[in-house]
Amino acid sequence: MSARRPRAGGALRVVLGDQCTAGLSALDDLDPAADTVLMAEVQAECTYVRHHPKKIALVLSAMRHFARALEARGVRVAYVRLDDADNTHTLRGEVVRAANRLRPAAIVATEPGEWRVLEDMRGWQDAAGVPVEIRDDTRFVCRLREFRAWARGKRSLRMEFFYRDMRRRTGLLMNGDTPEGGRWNYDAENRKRLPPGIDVPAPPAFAPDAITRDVLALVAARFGDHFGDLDGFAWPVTARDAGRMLDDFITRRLPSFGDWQDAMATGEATLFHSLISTSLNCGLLDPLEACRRAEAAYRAGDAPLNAVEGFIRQIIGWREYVRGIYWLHMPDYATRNGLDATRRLPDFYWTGETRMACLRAVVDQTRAHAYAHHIQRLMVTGNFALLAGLDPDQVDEWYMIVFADAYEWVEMPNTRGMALHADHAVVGSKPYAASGAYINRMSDYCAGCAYDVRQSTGPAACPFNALYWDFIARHADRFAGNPRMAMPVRTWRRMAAAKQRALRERAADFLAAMDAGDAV
Ligand code: FAD
Ligand code: DLZ
Ligand code: SF4
Repeated sequence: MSARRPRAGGALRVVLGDQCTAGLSALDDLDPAADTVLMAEVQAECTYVRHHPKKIALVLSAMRHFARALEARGVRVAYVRLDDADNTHTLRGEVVRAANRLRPAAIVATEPGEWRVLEDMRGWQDAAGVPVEIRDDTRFVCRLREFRAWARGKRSLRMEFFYRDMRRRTGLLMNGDTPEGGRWNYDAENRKRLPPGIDVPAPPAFAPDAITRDVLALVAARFGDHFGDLDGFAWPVTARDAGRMLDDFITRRLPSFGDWQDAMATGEATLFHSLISTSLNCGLLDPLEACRRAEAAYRAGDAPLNAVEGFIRQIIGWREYVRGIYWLHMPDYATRNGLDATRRLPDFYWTGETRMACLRAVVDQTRAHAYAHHIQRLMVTGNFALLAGLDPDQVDEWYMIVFADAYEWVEMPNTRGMALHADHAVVGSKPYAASGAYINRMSDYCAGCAYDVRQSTGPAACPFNALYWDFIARHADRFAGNPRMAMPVRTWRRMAAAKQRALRERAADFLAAMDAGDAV
């Protein structure tokens, strides 16, 4: 390392692409006269997985808009663009380069959303020769040390109990110590099938401005070969537009969010979902504000309790919980494969070329929008991966690549934990395994499918049916002692041997054809 020049003073405040938040902890106590904010577009963050081009465009455009908003407030921003000639293309390289140039007295950052970035950040001090302060990410309701304290000594970490604590702590939907309506959870009311002819409001689309158009051209040139369409980019990239997305949800979709939260329909990518995860996860929207707006709609009589409770639970419950789980169990979590699944991810996860109408619909929609709603992720692509025994590393990578809201802290516990049950039952006490009957109940996909959802054996049978029983059979010993899985295991064990054989043969034939790359 070269001999150090004297420090010019001030702090170098690093803002990552998913930290586009005015109130970011790294920006607390910022002194515009002395400090500089560093934001760097780097190839390494665009390619550590081959993100959907819409995700890259979203993050880079949000970064450019955020930098401009900081500058408008008189903040000095050292902004490194992807096509800058001197770009080192790593976060560490850019931090070191900025530190060498600006000679700050300190580097201040907010903890990142991924383990690999935290590991990198921990090396910045030595690499740059400047003290680095890593602050808590205060954009979450629950600090990581609070989550660790909650988890300490507990044999199982169920989301439901964590969620109740978050309700008490935030006061959301609480009357003193009592939950609004007398119950904590109204999920049982949120599993309705979509009736035919229902009017689904189209979500707002945010037309690209000049900054986004520049980014789109850059992304098309550099990452156009990644999975996913860049055309029709319409995600919010500023706090203002993220607020408009939230407004639209609260007034037009929240009232029906609960009833049809789990429904799926051909040609309907978003139904009554909020579409705010991309904005929440890169810092354009405050999760508590979203919850408070939903509660206000309920208190004003504009949205029913089942919808509002369901929405709030996703945010202060699931979202905070999966983050806590991720940081509690990393780095070991990323290698867990509790069900010993090793099958290669089939090509139709990328091409959508399958005779299974449900998978085709979800993959095609994901390619187009970088979005699928929760039940599509969990019960179609996730459920298939679980039943077919797909390798969790490959499935994890697929989910990281294809969704515009994907960051490891939220993607991994949902994929490895909730969908694949690979995390040694930390997130879920039982796997979300389901046959075609579930998909048929919650969607209209089966009506347009080459397979018959009512059949379980033979070449015309819905693959999910035989795969479901094959999954139960493969793991019968493992699940027999699990009270929540004992019933299907008993049913399997009592099934006539000929029926068992036919189901397992159908599953084996299907998987062999899939592995061979035949049309399935
Ligand atoms: P809505 O259905 O309107 O829900 C409102 C908000 O609640 C969401 O914006 C989100 O912030 C939060 N939320 C809902 N469910 C969850 C959940 N299970 N975990 C965490 N937050 C939740 N979400 C991501 O943000 N990034 C991911 O990479 C991601 N990967 C997933 C992978 C799998 C296998 C599964 C099953 C789920 C995953 N989810 C992920 C959770 C969920 O599917 C998305 O948050 C949701 O679909 C985003 O769409 P929305 O904003 O319209 O959500
Ligand atoms: C996702 C992403 C992308 C595509 N590009 C950048 C980038 O160029 N610069 C940056 O600072 N951050 C980027 N990000 C977000 C980071 O990957 C994110 O901060 C980490 O994944 C931690 O959550
Ligand atoms: Fe999916 Fe089976 Fe229904 Fe076809 S029949 S859409 S494969 S669940």
